[in-house]
Amino acid sequence: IFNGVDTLPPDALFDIKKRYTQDTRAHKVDLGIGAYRDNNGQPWVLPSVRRAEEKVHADKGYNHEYLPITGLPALTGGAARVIFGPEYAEDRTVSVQSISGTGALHIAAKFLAKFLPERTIYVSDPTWANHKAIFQLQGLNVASYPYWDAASKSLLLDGFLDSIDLAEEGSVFLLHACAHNPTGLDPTPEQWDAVLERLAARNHLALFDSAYQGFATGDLDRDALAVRRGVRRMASVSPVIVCQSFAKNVGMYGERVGCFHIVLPDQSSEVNSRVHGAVSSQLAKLIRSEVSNPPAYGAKIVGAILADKSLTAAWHADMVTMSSRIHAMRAALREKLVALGTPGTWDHIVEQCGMFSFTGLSPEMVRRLETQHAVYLVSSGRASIAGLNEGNVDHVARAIDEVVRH
Ligand code: PLP
Ligand code: TYF
Repeated sequence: IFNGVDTLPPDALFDIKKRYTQDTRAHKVDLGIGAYRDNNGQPWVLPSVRRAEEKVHADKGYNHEYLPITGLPALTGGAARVIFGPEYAEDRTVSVQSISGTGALHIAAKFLAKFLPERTIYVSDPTWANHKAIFQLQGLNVASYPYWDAASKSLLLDGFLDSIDLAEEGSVFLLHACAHNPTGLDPTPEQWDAVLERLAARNHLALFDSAYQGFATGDLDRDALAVRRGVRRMASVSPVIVCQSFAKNVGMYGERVGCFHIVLPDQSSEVNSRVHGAVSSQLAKLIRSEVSNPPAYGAKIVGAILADKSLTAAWHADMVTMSSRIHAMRAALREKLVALGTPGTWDHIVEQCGMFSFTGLSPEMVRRLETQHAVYLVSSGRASIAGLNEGNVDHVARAIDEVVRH
């Protein structure tokens, strides 16, 4: 009965990794998947994570018991404080643990499909490839809003605002909280205010995807600006959903630590309390039937970091280490391209933020980077700057110079 099942092409991003792994050239460089690497090109276990691991094992003796259905309270509460900061309104925020950011988006999709199935989800053009798939899998309608102007490498603010105005009232707008993937371009604080004003005017729902908190500026608080302003602005309008990943900013990619938060609009305390209880119960039921309860190991580590002042401070310092190294690599790549006289302008490499640079290289240039120079990036021209280091940036600059000229 499955004889007629279609074979699908492999996932584009993971296929790059596969080709990279099979490549036997010694000078190969992986600028594909967004994962932090140290200056030797190796995965980095954050010192704060090492300390938290020791603490978790030492304190009570580690065991492998189940977590509660909605997750580890030390994680969900700590995570809410990290993202909401002074805007955290505990009495109207429901926070549950999720299987990293993807799992949080999946919970959002399930929840919206159940309670607001007719609403369209608007995602930026371009966006993370998985966004559309996650919402469409639940039968939701996905549309896009203009975001990136390739010619000027800048934000299409007017088009973005027009889409907000034109979308049916009460639509859902998915917003990258910071360090937009793939463009590396975020709205300025003033532009965020304009976006939020228009969202509020149309009673839309803001759904923030926070996968890179700390990578835009190196400062976890500053990187939460859009979410915090969003929560404040929408408090009298509609719920705000936040899908939060700790994959990148604690470097625990494979442990799948994340949270789904829904901030309910501010109503009377009686209504707040009733809706809070109702939404919590629905989320618990959803999670119970899907994963029964979430994975424990990473949650305990991140929970320990967030519950201990000294570990939290160490984590903030690790975040600075990662974001400064990426920043230094942006500067080095730009400087080398300018020194080589590579045709074009390269300022955008240092102006963009987060893990990625949307280089502007064409799919054909990207193909030649891979085949002729063993430099791997996404065909859209997105390069994961975290894959650069002092040992390979020169080769990458020369390779880009060659493909741009020929
Ligand atoms: N959202 C965006 C924009 C991302 O780039 C990613 C990861 O790359 C995620 C969400 C979720 O990732 P994860 O499920 O590994 O936390
Ligand atoms: O956009 C990227 O490069 C990656 C892709 O669980 C990714 O972040 C995202 C989530 C995930 C694995 C890979």
